[in-house]
Amino acid sequence: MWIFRRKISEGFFSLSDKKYSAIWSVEKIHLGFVVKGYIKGKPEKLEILRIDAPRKALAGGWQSWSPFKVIDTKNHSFKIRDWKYKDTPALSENHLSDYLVASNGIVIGFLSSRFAHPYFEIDGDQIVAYLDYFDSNFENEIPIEPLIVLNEGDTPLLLELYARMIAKDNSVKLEKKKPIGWSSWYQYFSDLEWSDVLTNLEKAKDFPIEIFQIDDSYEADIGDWLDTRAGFPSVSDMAEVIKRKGFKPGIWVAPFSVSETSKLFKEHPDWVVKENGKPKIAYKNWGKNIYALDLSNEEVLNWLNDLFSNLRKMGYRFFKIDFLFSGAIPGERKRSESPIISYRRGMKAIRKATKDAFILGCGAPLIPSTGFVDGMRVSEDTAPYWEAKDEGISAKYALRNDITRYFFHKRLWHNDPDCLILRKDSNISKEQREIYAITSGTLDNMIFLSDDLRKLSESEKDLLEKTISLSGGKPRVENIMDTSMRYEITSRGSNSGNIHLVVDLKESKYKLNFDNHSKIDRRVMVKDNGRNFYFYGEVF
Ligand code: FH2
Repeated sequence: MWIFRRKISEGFFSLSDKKYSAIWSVEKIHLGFVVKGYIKGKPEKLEILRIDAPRKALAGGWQSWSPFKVIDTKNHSFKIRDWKYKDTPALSENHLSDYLVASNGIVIGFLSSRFAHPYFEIDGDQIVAYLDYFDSNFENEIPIEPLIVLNEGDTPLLLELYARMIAKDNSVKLEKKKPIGWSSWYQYFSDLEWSDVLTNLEKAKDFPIEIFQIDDSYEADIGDWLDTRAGFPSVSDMAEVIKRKGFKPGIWVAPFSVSETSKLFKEHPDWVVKENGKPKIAYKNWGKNIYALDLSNEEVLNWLNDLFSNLRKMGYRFFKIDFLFSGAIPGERKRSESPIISYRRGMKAIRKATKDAFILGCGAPLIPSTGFVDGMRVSEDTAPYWEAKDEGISAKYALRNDITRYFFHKRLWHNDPDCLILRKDSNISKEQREIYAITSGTLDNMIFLSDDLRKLSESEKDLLEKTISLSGGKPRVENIMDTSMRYEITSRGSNSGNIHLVVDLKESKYKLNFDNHSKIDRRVMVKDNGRNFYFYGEVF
């Protein structure tokens, strides 16, 4: 193992290059070690650690929708998907993972992404951890994003400890309870009409729903969030109607995205990230080119503040903020700073303006969002069908990410496994609907429904109730390195006691057991300096 290209050893080090200078320490910590330090100048792409690659690695991309799964490091090449920056801003076919990689008995991960984008590449037989500072030039010293290597214990435990350490480094406070809600998206998609909202509002009182959230398609255009599409009342009236029915209004916004046809872009063509002086396409969707707001611009931050303060004043208390990765794409900005710094300015503005409201991040770079969101989507979209070729959008692959990223839950934010689709007339079998709901419950994740509520009968209500009864515990995916998609999940101290759940995503089967003879079991044995340590029950 090498740190800053030197063979690893504990101690303090420094180096001065033409472009930058750095000081760092390598220090032993519980179950591993940490690399910390300071840097100034123009580091660009900085190598932090190099290690012989394990054959199997749990790896994945940078944001909510990016797959996180076990891959074979010998046969890996990164594929750039339809939207260039969907899975990483560090584009290279050697790209392996953003933020962390894990394997049997080892987790290597960065604790923060405040200035740089942390990621991993494959280089021959080795894995290399980098920090990409893009073109930033730091006149004063800034902290290097700390890197930890935890290599004494079982992978799930080390991942949980890693998440804890990220939370601590970013002063995450999980103050809010996770709400149960309804979202319009997975029933109506972009065909949503105001009459559908009213129909479901009538039915919602029969369900344990607190948040009634209107998803995409109410808006006049991407960027014009306070103007509604024909057939919808004003954004403020929408909130009024929902409130009057006794629910907390929730709304979907893609706050860092601007469509080429929007009023916002026409009025402020200078507010977007550019390439060669021209607006840069962040991604294409809704049949349009979508640009990214330049979050280094004070005027843009003021506009964000006004937008969210307004929405909050109207009564919205739940914000699903989506396509956030666009705010962090590389490009030309007003302040020449790293896109990660700009992204966090944008997130900070929204957090401040929404005050006590619940923020659900979506399509969001994970680590830079810590401390700014209450909930986080940790998968691609679910769908009213189970399977899709090439691991495309589907319930099955959404659920896989919810399982493999379980350790973030309740440490960095509440994991959102995406909405439950419970209706019988979707293309998901009864067994598959149960798998999705029961797994989400056992993982203690957020629960949102997305059905025409008229379609749900007693049996679906029972499944919802069961899902809620399974939550509340401390979940763990015991065999997270498994490649067969047959996961063994335990949860201790849930509303239904201790749970043992086996979910087989390939075969669409599950087995749920309860183990209420609470025995304190031995979790880890660690050899350190020739001594054995035994941990019992709750470790971290
Ligand atoms: O809100 C939906 C999905 O849940 C989200 F993940 C993203 C887009 C929309 C609406 O456009 O895929």
